[in-house]
Amino acid sequence: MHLARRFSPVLAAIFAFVVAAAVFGSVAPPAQAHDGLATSSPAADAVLDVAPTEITLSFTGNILGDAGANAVIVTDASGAQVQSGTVSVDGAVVTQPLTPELENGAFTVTWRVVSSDGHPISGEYVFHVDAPAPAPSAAPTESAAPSAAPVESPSADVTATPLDGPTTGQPGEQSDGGLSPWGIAGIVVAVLAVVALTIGIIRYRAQRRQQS
Ligand SMILES: [Cu+2]
Repeated sequence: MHLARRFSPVLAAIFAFVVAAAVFGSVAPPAQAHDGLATSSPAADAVLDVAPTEITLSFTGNILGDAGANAVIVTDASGAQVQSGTVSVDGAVVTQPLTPELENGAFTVTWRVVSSDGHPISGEYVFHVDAPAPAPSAAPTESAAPSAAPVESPSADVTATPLDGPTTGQPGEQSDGGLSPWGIAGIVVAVLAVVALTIGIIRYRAQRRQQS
């Protein structure tokens, strides 16, 4: 409760700052009191041919290590978050692991930390991953076996298609494959429809035979 009540004024302050920054732009004099971001890896606007596995931010002063006070959010072009695990603070260096094997594209790093004077500071920047495409024949893609939801029907394994090649739709949005309850229901409906149709044809022919 206490934390939650204090959080919204902080958000409001950040929002006011962002609006002010947008209005005044680079004309505004630099704030003098607290620390800032010195360097980062990947650097702002960097174009990498190897996907990074972590974000490292180096500040001009030690970062206060209160749990939950520091955050580094990394999003891909679709807005999905790609950071993994918790941020760690070592003096003036803040490290945030990323999910492995980021795809090519633009990534936005949004950070908010507590500077040595106790004030929250924040910022964001963009970097790009532009790794060369792997050889078309190779690239054994990991199957979805560990994450696949257990499906009742044993025939599910047969219908699961291996991922190879770029033609297989969106890799992140895999469906389970196999027969879901809805799939089984669909088959039942289809069978009932065929039966009903057959009965209808038989009756129709019987009627015609009576008429003739
Ligand atoms: Cu300050």
